[in-house]
Amino acid sequence: MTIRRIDLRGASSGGAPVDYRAAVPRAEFDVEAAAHVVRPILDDIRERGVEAILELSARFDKVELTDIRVPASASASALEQLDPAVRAGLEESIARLRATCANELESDAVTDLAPGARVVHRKVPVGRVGLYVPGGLAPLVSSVLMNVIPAQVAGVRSIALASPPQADWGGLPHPTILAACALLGVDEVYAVGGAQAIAMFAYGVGPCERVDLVTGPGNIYVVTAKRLLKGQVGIDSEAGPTEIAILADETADPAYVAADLISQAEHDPLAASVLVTDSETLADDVEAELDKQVAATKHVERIRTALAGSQSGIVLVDDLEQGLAVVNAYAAEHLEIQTRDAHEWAARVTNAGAVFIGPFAPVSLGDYAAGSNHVLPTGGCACHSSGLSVRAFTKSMHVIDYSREGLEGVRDHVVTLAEAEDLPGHGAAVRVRFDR
Ligand code: HSO
Ligand code: ZN
Repeated sequence: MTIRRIDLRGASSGGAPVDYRAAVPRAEFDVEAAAHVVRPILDDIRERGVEAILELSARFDKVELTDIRVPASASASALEQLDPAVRAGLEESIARLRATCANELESDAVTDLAPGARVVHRKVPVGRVGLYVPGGLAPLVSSVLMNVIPAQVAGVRSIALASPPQADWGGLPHPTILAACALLGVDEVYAVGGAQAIAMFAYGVGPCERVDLVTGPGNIYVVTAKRLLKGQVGIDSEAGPTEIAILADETADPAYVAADLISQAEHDPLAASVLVTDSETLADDVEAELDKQVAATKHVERIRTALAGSQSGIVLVDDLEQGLAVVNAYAAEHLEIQTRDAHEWAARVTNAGAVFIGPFAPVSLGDYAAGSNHVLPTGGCACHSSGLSVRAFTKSMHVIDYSREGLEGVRDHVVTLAEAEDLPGHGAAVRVRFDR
């Protein structure tokens, strides 16, 4: 199995700070280049609306549609025909995610600063959201849950969902995706994929009213569309090709480590699988396991390409302290800690979309049924952004509630500060309330 090795041992011994961010492998995800393709698509949809979307669906998805809206009856019948075992899995996953989301709801923060001087930090759900669920190489039904449930628990009033039309399914999104929509009570569904879906949400096209916020993972075109439309519409963190990093020592089971690296490589030839370890023996054993396990997988070509790609690798470090610095610099979408004292190391992780502790918390668990969210920042964005949660669908506003007495208590300071900024009109707006 070809997976490259990056040897960082000794890198920190010179005393000078090491830029681990530059040293770790990362996918080439050229949003600038994709913008040349995506911008004309956005412009076309803004000008010609539904007609442009239907033409683009014919071109990219190879479907001839006359409408972009999926009839509610299609989702209802997909739910009726859903395999009961899949339904049971979805229901368990829904229950767990609802429980964690309910626990994330934040109450208003009320601060009384002085008599008659109150500031409330009020939490308000976003009004209308557009959720994107990719079709791509696999129909990610679990992503329906990961987008919809936090939005619903946050109290979002209006939820629209888009997923690519599938030629194999008569131009509708995959039936399991539709079934999940029906299960969750989402009835505004569009058979629109890629950058077109993001444009539809941002501009408001045909039957789809514009939304306030777009969330969901996607390919380079989706990520690029989100970046280009940011500001016009709110977006969640950028979720591009998936990434797994594993910090492991000699106590880790190489079969588990290899299986987890493979599990995310299975998504995409651009997926990144990175092992960071202080044990050369583990590195060798994981490579041997990869050889064995990859050969037995269904999507062997895709996995081989991802593991052999420049975005993947085994990083050798002197010790776990250096390993921690590396994984914090990398800021992976998913980070597993498979070491002795895993909880202690996990507590010191500052940058990751989600952290999985110990041998029995593989990323696949989080993908489906841990009760956590799998729409997470990729490409290093975990150093400044978070994955989807109730908070992603909530805004907050300060509410300033002062009485005459409260204002009087701080009047002179406001006037002085306004004068210091040479904005005397600001001070006057306070003084007028006391001068008369
Ligand atoms: N690992 C993906 C999510 C996913 N996996 C969906 C399976 N289905 C990104 O977190
Ligand atoms: Zn996955």
